Amino acid sequence: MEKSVGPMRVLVTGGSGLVGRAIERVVKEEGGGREGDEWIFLSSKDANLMSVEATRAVFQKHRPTHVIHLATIVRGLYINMKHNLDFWRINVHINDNVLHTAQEFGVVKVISCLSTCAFPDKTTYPIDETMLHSGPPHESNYGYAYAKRMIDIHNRALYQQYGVKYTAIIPTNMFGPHDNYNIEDSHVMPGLIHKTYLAKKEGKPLEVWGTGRALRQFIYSLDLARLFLWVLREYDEVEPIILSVGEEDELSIKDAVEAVVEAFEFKGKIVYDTSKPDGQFRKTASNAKLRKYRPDFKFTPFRQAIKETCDWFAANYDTARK
Ligand code: NAP
Ligand code: GFB
Repeated sequence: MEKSVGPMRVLVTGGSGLVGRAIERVVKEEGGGREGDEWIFLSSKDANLMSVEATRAVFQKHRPTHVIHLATIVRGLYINMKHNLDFWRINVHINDNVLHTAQEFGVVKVISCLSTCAFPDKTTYPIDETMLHSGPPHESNYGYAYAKRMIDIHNRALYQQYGVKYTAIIPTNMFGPHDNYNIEDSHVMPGLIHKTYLAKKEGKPLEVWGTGRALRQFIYSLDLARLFLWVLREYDEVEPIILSVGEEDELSIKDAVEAVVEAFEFKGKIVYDTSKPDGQFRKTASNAKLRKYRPDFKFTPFRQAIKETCDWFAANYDTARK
């Protein structure tokens, strides 16, 4: 039985990104919105959230009752490895400004986004929500990972000091329409999609970075968006919740390559550049807590989600972020 929640004015920071655009589509095209609710999707052009003044001004302007906080500098493995300081500083500033300003403006609930790469690298598997602070993250992205963990610390301190129940979700690797498809700094899935599209078009080999043996769980951005709306209206804990497909759906990068190759019907050569590192070998997360709340939720079958994303990319190549 869904809790009756009065009309909400939801401010979505990072609303122009992969996840923000997926939430906007679910709200506006899948009936995810509710009568009387108002949704505001921000990009960095609306407010540079690194600035306290700009953050306060955008909260003053919109007076949100709820915030979905997505705004982050987030990139794939190879950029993270070179910019741990930047990813730490920028994200800590953005996160502190948004959480502190939300509390100052009396926002009822903020849902922030962590990431499964924030979990400890040396750990037992599957990883669950209780393990977030039980050891150092993988060295390839410790700046970003620690900035993410500080969101959880901030939420706990806000609850202790002010009684506000701000929380966070912990998604695994994502993919979908409106992702960052820039080959140099994207995540693996958009990188593979862009490279396979070009390899087919130009009749060249597809170059995959690393050995392809690393393991990942992938969630379709639209599935994440559907779960996000449930968290907004129903999830009442300060403790974060992992939003991911199950351990049994963990794939190798090679499996991901095969799915993208099939979607584009690419018949050319596939080359693995093993001079490039694999990064974290695995970060297998449990979705048992999600399943306790949502045993009914059906994830889009992986190959279908990949096909939909590849079709979107091909149809929107000229305007896609790349
Ligand atoms: P994204 O596509 O890179 O979008 C980032 C968003 O943040 C954009 O809307 C961007 O605005 C905004 N932004 C960046 N810097 C900003 C600033 N200084 N001030 C205001 N806005 C700023 O990110 P995403 O993939 O949707 O990620 C959303 C959330 O999910 C993030 O918190 C990320 O850490 C988390 N996450 C992502 C993945 C993944 O695989 N993608 C996995 C786990 C967790 P502009 O469009 O104007 O640049
Ligand atoms: O998504 P990704 O870059 O980051 O995935 P992580 C890296 C894995 O994909 C490595 C392989 O095993 C790479 O060897 N890979 C193969 C590729 N081809 C490519 C390619 O063309 N591009 C990329 N990027 N990888 C990130 C964190 O870790 O996870 C971020 O660094 C963020 O902070 C993100 O949290 C969700 O999954 O390794």
